[in-house]
Amino acid sequence: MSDILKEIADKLDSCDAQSISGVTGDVKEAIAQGLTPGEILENGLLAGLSRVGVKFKADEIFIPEVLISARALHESMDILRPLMTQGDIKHRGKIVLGTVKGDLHDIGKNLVGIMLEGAGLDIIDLGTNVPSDKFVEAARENDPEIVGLSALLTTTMIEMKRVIGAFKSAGLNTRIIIGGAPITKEFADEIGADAYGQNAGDAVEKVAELLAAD
Ligand code: B1M
Repeated sequence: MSDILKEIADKLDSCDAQSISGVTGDVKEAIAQGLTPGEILENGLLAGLSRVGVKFKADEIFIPEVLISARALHESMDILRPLMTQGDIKHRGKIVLGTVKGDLHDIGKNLVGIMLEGAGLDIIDLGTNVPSDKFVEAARENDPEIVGLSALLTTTMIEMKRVIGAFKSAGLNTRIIIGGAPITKEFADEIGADAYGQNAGDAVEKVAELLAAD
């Protein structure tokens, strides 16, 4: 791995505000060295964040430290976003995206949004902790081809079923794709989602399949 990617991963993993403040500078340096946004994201930022996740699970660090790393990741994604979405992109449709009620995790959702934007989708991002009626309201207002739900907690997965139920009750047949760390294809099938995206790249493929099927 290149030195600069190791530097990014190590700084993000340090969970130390002073050291982490250098991450965005390193991201710019990595771009200047000719590394692709995908490499910087996967082998630098997400590599560091995954180590943070391991320490968080082991109770070696706590929410304030995780938030310091998450903030640095957000700022870095702001630098990478324009590079991942630039070019002559053909408009392919609209997606309403959000993290379900009770869940505040948004790093994965934002990444999915950036990749879908790069693939030509207009993103209507409802943010985090979104109740089912807000998804329905946004679908009525914006008439998207697709709705995307994200959940990172095993306790909030069930909220996805509620959203799907709310769409049925409202008589809307908008296609729904779901994803997030605890989600599986089996769960998606069980609750009647139209597609499951394992990661951001897979979400782009599945959305393309849903659009092609329309
Ligand atoms: Co939280 N957290 N967290 N956390 N957090 C996890 C998820 C956890 C696994 C950590 C652990 O214990 N190992 C654990 C969940 C355990 C469980 O449910 N089984 C956990 C917990 C317990 C909690 C709290 C309850 C802690 C507490 O309060 N005691 C609390 C809950 C708050 C709430 O939501 N109500 C909490 C809080 C937080 C922070 C706020 C500190 C912070 C979130 C900051 C933010 O998002 N702005 C945070 C973080 C950062 C994490 C970890 C460390 C990293 C998550 C992440 O961003 N991953 C996480 C541990 C881990 O995952 N290793 C953890 C990187 C991201 C790119 O991956 O989100 O999986 P991911 O997204 C992927 C795919 O899943 C997929 O594509 C993405 C890109 O490839 N994907 C989709 C995601 N959404 C998709 C949608 C799609 C398709 C694909 O279609 C629409």
